[in-house]
Amino acid sequence: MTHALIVIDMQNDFCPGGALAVAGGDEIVAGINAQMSGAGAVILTQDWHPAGHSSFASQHAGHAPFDVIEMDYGPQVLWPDHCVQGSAGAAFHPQLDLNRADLILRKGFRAGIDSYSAFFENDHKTSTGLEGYLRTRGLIQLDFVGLATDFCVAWSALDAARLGFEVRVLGDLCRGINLDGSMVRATAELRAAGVVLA
Ligand code: VGL
Ligand code: ZN
Repeated sequence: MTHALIVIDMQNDFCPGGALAVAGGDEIVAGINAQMSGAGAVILTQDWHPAGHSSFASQHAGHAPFDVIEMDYGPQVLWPDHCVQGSAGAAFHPQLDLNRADLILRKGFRAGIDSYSAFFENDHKTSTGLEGYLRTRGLIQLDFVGLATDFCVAWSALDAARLGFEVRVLGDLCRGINLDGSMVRATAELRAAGVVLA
C-alpha cells in the first residue's frame, strides 16, 4: 500500500463554535471518516500552539486578528488565539475517527514560528519530519483533506508536490477560510504545482 490519506487539522477550534471557525468545517467529518477505509495509511495533523504563540494577534500590540505582519521568516497572518496545547479547542472534532490513524503529527509548537504545512514550518526550511516518515514507509501517493483549504491544506499539498509526491486535494472534504482572495490564490497555486483537485 503506497497511498496515504492526510487529514489536516480537523480540530474543534476550526469548526463552527471554535476560536477560528471555518464555515462548514464540521460538515466534512463523516466523509473524511468514510475516506479512511480505502487508505493504505491515515495521518492526522494537529495544530498545537503554546499559549502566547507568535501567530496570535493577542501577542502584537496594535494588531487585530487577520492583520498581516512581517516576521523574520516572511509575512504572517495574525490569528485569534486557537488550538492552544491541551485545550478543548485543540482537540479533534469528537466525531473524527481516531482509531484508523497510524500517525498523529503535531505542528506549530514552537513559540516563535507558525507551521501551516505538515512538512515545513513557515520558514519553508524547518522540517516536521513527515517527509522522512512517508518515504520510510514507501507512501508516495498522498490525498489531502481537512481544514483549512487555503492555508494548512494548500501549504501541505504544495510542499508535498515540491518534494515529488503524487498529490491530490479532495475538495469536497475540505473547507476554506477565504481571506482576501486566498481561496482563488490557493487553487491557482495548487493547479500550477500539478496537484490534482479532485
Ligand atoms: C490554520 C490558520 C492558523 C489551518 C492553522 O489549519 O489552516 N490556519 N493555524
Ligand atoms: Zn494555527
